[in-house]
Amino acid sequence: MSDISKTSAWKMLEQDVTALAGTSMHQLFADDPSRADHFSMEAAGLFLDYSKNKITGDVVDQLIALAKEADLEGVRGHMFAGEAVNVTEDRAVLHPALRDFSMRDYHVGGENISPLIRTELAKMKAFAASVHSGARKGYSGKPLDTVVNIGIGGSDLGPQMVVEALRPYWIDGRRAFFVSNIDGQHISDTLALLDPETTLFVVASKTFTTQETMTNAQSAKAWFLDKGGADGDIAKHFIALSTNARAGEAFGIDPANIFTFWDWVGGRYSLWSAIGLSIALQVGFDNFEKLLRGAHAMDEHFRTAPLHQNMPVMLALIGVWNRNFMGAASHAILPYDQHLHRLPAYLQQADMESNGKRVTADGEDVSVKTGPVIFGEPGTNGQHAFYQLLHQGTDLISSDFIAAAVSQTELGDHHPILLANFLAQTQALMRGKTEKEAREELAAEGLTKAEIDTLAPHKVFPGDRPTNSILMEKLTPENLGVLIALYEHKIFCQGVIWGINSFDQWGVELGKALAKEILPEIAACGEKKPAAATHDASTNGLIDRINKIRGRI
Ligand code: G6Q
Repeated sequence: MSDISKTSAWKMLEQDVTALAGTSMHQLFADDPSRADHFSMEAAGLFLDYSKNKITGDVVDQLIALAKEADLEGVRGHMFAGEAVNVTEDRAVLHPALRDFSMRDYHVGGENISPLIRTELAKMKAFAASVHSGARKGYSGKPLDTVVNIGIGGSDLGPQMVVEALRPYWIDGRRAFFVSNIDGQHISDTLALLDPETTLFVVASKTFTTQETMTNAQSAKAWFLDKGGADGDIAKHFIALSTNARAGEAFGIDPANIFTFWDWVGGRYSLWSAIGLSIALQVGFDNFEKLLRGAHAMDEHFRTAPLHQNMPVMLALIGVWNRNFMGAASHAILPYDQHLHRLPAYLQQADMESNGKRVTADGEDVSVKTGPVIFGEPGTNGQHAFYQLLHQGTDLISSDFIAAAVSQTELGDHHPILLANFLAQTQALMRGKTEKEAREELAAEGLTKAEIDTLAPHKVFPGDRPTNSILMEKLTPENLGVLIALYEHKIFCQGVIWGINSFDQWGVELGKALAKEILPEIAACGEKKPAAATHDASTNGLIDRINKIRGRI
């Protein structure tokens, strides 16, 4: 693809930045009372207000032109057609097919994949039903009421985020745990809460070779055997979600309990596949299906809506505007919903692993900034922590504010207070407070001129901090599906505009390889090791210091 920064749309957008330099967002709102109508849209039950960004109609037009110059519609078509848009791994990207319950067929390399998807979903549904009815029992004849998902990255973050988000939909009496970290404390702390007779371990790993997951699964198996289970009972208590059935069987898992998916499902896009079984086990298959159907509604919107009325496209373009033209290097995800407390972590992976790239899909150095740093916390907690920097720091940071108009759990005034904060923050970030306003406020409080002179600079808010507001009626399984798919497609669109491959993750490999080299050099407790010599002085020194301490213990 040609260099996006050389396109006429890019150059026009640079001119728009200069033209807008002397204007504030506050002024843009004052100039156009219908600004919010112009810069908002509704799709699949979600409402997006992007009017609190420093944009004009001309900026939006140029952003759309930019998307066209990047052939966004063409690449979107290639993705849905099952072409290998993940060029460095020569793979199709078809997670939308997993949530399409229409009878449309999807093809990869000439093969119709839709029947495979339907078969696997039916198998998941039957398995979940057998667990929920109690027909499937543990080794001592008790029903399996607890699920432990052992996975990491894409095999952990998605299912965990969704299970947390859908807490009100949990089936009574069921428990779900997620173990990911290689830190043995994670699995040990979890095992301490479990009854081996009623626990089902779900080993979630696309490759079934991931060091963390395999080590945790082996520790879970050792614990199970130690606590009363026999070798022959493993098949009753361990199942696998994996594309590598042979490795699952070698672990001792019954082939009938290995749920498969395919290489056209990227790890961070896999919660819609067999990797979602832990979700179905905790909230019921019907709710899992509703999640999928919600995502499909957003897929259909994304696939068919014109660019300027297309929510993922617009969210992506506003992100490009803030990242590349306004200079925002970080982007906050701020759900005003406690049940979405894992959404920022989930989107950290979805966005940063996808768009944290420095070369184009063709291997050329990118000429523009790519994915921003993603971070966040639920509101209102974040307000009492890092919002200070959003309001008055020296960096411009863009944010997405996400809320439901009705809580899953309405309780007294809690939700109106939450919503008032959601609204107040975007207003404050947009409007800011001038020095004149700050001085008037301090004067009204009765401060002296000298006191006002001292305090006023600290009370000024520059404003013009960009935010998107995403509003839904209620956090239902369907709406959650819509929301996740919105972000997936947003990330895809940005990758297309930046000309990068959003679907590989080579950047995680180097550290993994080095850890394998270093592992044999770490001493067991009480062991004496020779001095490390093969690395840089810092790494050698740290290894020796660790080994001295471990050698003493
Ligand atoms: C996601 C990545 C990565 C992956 C984990 C777990 O897109 O590929 O986060 O999901 O490394 O891999 P396995 O599922 O193979 O264990």
